[in-house]
Amino acid sequence: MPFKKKKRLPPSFYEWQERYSLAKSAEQKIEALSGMLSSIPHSDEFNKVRTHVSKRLGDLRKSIARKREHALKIKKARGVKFNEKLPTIGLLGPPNSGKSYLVNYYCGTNYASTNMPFETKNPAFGVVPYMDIKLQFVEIPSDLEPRYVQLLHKVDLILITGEQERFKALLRKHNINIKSIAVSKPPSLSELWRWLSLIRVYPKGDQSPVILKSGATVKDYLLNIHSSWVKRFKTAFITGPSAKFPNQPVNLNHVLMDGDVIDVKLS
Ligand SMILES: Nc1nc2c(ncn2[C@@H]2O[C@H](COP(=O)(O)OP(=O)(O)OP(=O)(O)O)[C@@H](O)[C@H]2O)c(=O)[nH]1
Ligand SMILES: [Mg+2]
Repeated sequence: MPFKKKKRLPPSFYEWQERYSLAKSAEQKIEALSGMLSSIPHSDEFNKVRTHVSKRLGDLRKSIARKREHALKIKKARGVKFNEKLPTIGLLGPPNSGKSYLVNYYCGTNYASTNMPFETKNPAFGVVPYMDIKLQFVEIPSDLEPRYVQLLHKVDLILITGEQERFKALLRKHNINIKSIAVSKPPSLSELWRWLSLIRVYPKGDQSPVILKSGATVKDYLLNIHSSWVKRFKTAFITGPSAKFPNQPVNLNHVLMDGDVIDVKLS
């Protein structure tokens, strides 16, 4: 943006102009242009240069705002990241079968869910609170890219929205042995929880449960926390549905139930 010195602009203007030409980031450019603008004397003689610099500054600010909005949209579209610790329900099915609809329905997310097929390009994640835990949903994009289908190895339940047989065959092909259920309308959260076949076990004095597969034993509980705990195990006291009485002492093979409170004694 060359402005000739003959217009008698103050030296600070040219200093800012020099910084503008060296600026690498948009923020540096904005700073330099603002500096140029504030260096222009308030006189009609400089109206043209003032208009020119203001326009450049305005355009740059708009372009930054557009870029930020775009980045935000992408972030939003990607949704929350996969949390491997949460009970997770995978959604699998043909295009336009309502996978995104279900994620939005349960999680209040805002994924595109229209009649356009193959609308979801990346796995869409969502989380919904249920009882004192959270359930996670993940939509597998309809183009069934293998790296996304592989995500289903990490889920606890698969809902198939559409032709069951084709998708059951796909799961077999990928050696995915997770329980799958075909749905034609949104099941309730309590129904999903039942299908998940999981239990919540509370370490004594802790409000947040450890989530285990139904049928898990005290040993499974310990392994879930730290493998060294199995060797160090002395006894555990259970209060809750699996105990005959409060603080029942049990061994490693004791089968836990949803809602148990466990107090482990280690050596
Ligand atoms: N009301 C209602 N609309 C549904 C249901 N399932 C699907 N739809 C509608 O069907 C259309 C397609 O649903 P999507 O959620 O985009 O389907 P999808 O399986 O995610 O499809 P792609 O990601 O595009 O492959 C949308 O207009 C949804 O609103 C449902 O159970 N109830
Ligand atoms: Mg979708």
